Amino acid sequence: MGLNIEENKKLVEEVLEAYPKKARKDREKHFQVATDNAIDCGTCAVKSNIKSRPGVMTPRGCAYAGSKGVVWGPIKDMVHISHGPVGCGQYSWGSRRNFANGTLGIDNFTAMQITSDFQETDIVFGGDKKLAVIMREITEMFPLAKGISVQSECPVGLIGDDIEAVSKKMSKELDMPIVPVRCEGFRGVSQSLGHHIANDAIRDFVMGRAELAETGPYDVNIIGDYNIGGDAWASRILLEEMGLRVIAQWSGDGSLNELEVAHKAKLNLIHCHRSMNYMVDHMEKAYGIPWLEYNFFGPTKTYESLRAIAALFDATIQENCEKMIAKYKPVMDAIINKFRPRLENKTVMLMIGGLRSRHTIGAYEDLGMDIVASGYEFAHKDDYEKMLPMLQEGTIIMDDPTAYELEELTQRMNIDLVGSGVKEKYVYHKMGVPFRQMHSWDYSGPYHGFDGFKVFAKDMDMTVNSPVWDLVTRKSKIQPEEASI
Ligand code: CFM
Repeated sequence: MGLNIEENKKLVEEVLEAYPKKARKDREKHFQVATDNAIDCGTCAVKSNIKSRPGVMTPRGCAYAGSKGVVWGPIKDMVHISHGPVGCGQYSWGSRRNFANGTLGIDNFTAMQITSDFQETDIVFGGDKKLAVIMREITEMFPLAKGISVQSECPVGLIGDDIEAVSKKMSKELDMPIVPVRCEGFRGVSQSLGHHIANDAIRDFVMGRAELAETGPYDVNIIGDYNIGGDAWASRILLEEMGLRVIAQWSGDGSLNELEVAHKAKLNLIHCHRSMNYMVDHMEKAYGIPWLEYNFFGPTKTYESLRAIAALFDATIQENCEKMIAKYKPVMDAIINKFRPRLENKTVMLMIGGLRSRHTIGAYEDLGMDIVASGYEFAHKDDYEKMLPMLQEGTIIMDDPTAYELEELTQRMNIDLVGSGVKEKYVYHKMGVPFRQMHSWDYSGPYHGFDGFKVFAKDMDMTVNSPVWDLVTRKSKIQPEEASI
């Protein structure tokens, strides 16, 4: 276990020593070692949601990624135009694994890459005319598409194209919702502003535009579950088994109609608060819908969350909830009994987007694993403050850590398992360190709910205890003379 406060403070200092003075001072503000005091008062001093330092390798994405890739992309029956040069959509194509039911190219367009493919002439003369042509083509090629969104890439904002006017005009001509989204990549400091812009576009162009034929006391929305590897499906069945009716799934395996009717729900259940807090706040103010943040990673957090949800409903739902927990607990206990002895006391370092570095802690702890360092790419202050009470004293907290910082900490702390993204994965493999890709679930999943925990436990065991690690020499610290160029 690497959980000594003073040792870990020193460790962070040593890692940052490699930087020039100014860079060191800047990066120091993004680290904190959890102390009891800080945990008790719940204030996290870590600086977050500010610009990454130029010259270091940051793991962050851009506003376009936050809007097209995260929030809008999973809405399956709309065609999302990546408006601008081909690369933004092409190089992110199919990487997020937000599963959706339906037939690809007929009533489900999530796995398609539709782009206006800007050329130099579009930059010089503008892309508005081209955009209108593409919209007409979309309706001809995909007659069952229910709507279109325009996901702006950087040049669109730079050259001042009026995507709002084109969308308005074409929406009338084609008689369907067309949503312009000003998510140019240069906006903000990470994908986080893209979430916000995407949420605002849902509010302004879609929200409240349709009614439900029938409403009931148990109508809820799942907000902020993107169905990565089937997560939203594994979550939805638990809510339904408890007797609730899910009227909208935002946005994993979601549809335009679900966005339009969500304001009819009695309660918003939000999994990824970071990316959709703007929506639940808006629905609370505009429609009086209360919301609750829940966590379906690992049985302990899932039981807690199910009970918290049930507590907001009547005795029937509460009884159903207890029955469900009684039914699934033996299954979950059997999984824990099987895998915990193989994973007990293994140390874990996490560095993921804006939610999972906190939400998955309980699942690792259910398996007896110890989180010794955890950080986010683009979280805000409230995310850090929610994470702090979940950590043990001595845990290193980090914001927007650089590739160098992550590698150094892993080597110096001799971490048993690193959970982060694809940009990190292969470096760790080469370092001989067990690694899980915690964005795409490493082509596995789901990890949410009871079905998800079965997969999660197996995956962590398979990763940490794979015999492949016996075939590579793990170096505690690569010496410059040993590094091959
Ligand atoms: Fe929310 Fe996400 Fe995440 Fe996120 Fe993301 Fe993602 Fe993520 Mo990758 S919406 S903040 S912007 S839980 S794509 S499904 S895994 S960084 S921790």
